[in-house]
Amino acid sequence: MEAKSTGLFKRLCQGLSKSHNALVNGLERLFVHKTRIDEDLFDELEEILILADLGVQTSSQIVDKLKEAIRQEKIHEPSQLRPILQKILIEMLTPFQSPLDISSSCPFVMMVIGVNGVGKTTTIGKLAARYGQQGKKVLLAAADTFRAAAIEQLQIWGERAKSAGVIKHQPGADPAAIVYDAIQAAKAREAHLLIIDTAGRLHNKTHLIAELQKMKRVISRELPGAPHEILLILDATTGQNGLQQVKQFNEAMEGITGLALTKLDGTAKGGILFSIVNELAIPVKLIGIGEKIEDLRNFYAEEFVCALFEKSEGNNHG
Ligand SMILES: Nc1nc2c(ncn2[C@@H]2O[C@H](COP(=O)(O)OP(=O)(O)OP(=O)(O)O)[C@@H](O)[C@H]2O)c(=O)[nH]1
Ligand SMILES: [Mg+2]
Repeated sequence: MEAKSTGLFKRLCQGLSKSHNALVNGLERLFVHKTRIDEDLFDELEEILILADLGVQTSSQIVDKLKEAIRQEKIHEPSQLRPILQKILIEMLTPFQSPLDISSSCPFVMMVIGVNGVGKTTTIGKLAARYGQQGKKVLLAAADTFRAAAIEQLQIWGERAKSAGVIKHQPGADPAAIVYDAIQAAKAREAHLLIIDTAGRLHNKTHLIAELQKMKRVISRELPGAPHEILLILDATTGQNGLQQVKQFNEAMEGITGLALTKLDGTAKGGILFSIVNELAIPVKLIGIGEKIEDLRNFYAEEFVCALFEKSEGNNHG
């Protein structure tokens, strides 16, 4: 498995290459060109972190932690700072590393929520394929009856995932009714996993949140203990605005269990992850680094930070 895991790691590095350029290229220049560790260096470091979308608050905390580590470990050379910073970043993310695990219940019921176009349906499709490949019986519920073509999109993913069945009604139908049917089907067919696709919607529209809550009530009533997972999807390309999005969803929709951060491959704003975790303390389950099935990964803090710091082919052009 060594070769394969190396290949997977390389792919992760490629996926994070734009964020690498935004964050690490600047850091390397700083650590190489500075001759002394002084306030100037700390100011420049903070600026680089902020520009890489880590946010003002989190960036300033990272600099404080670095200062503390320099004191404790008696560091004198800027060239010694890189591994220390890397360690601080890993430590920041590790408590929130929470890889998806569906083994606690059968059926395991997962609601997937988030605003328009963040990658909900794609993420569901990838998950259906992942668990289908593992021999699990997967059911998908097309509870996004709002957007035209959403039902077909889910069905295409269901077919691609082979073993996944799709529970659907007509466009415009009550999502709560689909969810009801889906729970009955999951029980009757002894599915391992039921994933519920929901409409992309504005998080500040209270009636839309109310609809999600209604779905959740139906799920809990029909299957006590469910939903076992409410996964919030966030598009990494939204950068610091995403923080606000997560905050509003988290306040409005009780019981969010974790986050999937998608489209990291298309953006230099991957630093947002540090901000979300540090400022909102939300567990991170999954990251999306491309459109292929294998581009949806469980999130591991150390792997993520190492990949971010690693130079990959094509990511060293600043
Ligand atoms: N590059 C890249 N594209 C992604 C990733 N995840 C999703 N996408 C793309 O993002 C677009 C929107 O994805 P959808 O899954 O339809 O998003 P959605 O949240 O279901 O959207 P609505 O149903 O309209 O709310 C699609 O073109 C996906 O291929 C990713 O990790 N990387
Ligand atoms: Mg969708």
